[in-house]
Amino acid sequence: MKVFMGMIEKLQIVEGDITQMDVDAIVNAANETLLGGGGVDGAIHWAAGQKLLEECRILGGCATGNAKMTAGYELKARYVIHTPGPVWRDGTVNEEPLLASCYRRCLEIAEEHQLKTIAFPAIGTGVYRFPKKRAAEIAVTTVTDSLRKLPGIETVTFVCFNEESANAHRAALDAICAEPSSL
Ligand code: AR6
Repeated sequence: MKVFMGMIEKLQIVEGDITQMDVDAIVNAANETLLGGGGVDGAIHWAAGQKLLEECRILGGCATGNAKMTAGYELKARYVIHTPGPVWRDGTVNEEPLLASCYRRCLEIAEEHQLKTIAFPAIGTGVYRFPKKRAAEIAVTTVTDSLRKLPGIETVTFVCFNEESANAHRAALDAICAEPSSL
């Protein structure tokens, strides 16, 4: 119980624009090409500048559920960790484990590079249509669980783009706090 509560204290939920976050790394909800797109991906590339795309070009893409890191260029964040989430179909083609893998891989890469603060958008819940409530549950439980094994990470912020998303994350966090034995 004590260890579990320690993990929860590292989580924050804020409503806002992830491109403005002053953290070691922000996560980009990318696609497998890593060559930019709409949504949060477009906003991050816009704010980081052309050099981000130049570095992404040499990465050779990234598999869904995995992640790759670049510099942050003109962002306040020093790094961007790019992760392609799953395209939601009907929940039967591995969407949930793949979304969990996105969160886990980003945190593992952050720990490998001794990063302490990381901010996530709600991966998969825009263009890729992952149901928002379920995505928030997976995000919060996967991050909480992963942090037990990654002691260097001090703060994980979920940056929600609107109130509905923030409420879904708050509800998911409340559910974990009410039922710690479920983890
Ligand atoms: N800050 C924080 N969250 C944001 C921002 C922002 N500036 N902008 C949008 N969101 P999406 P996906 C939220 O569509 O579903 C791209 O074209 C948004 O409200 O950005 O993983 C990629 O290139 C939603 O809750 O990502 C891929 O092709 C969440 O970010 C594809 O979209 C994710 O929405 C990936 O789709």
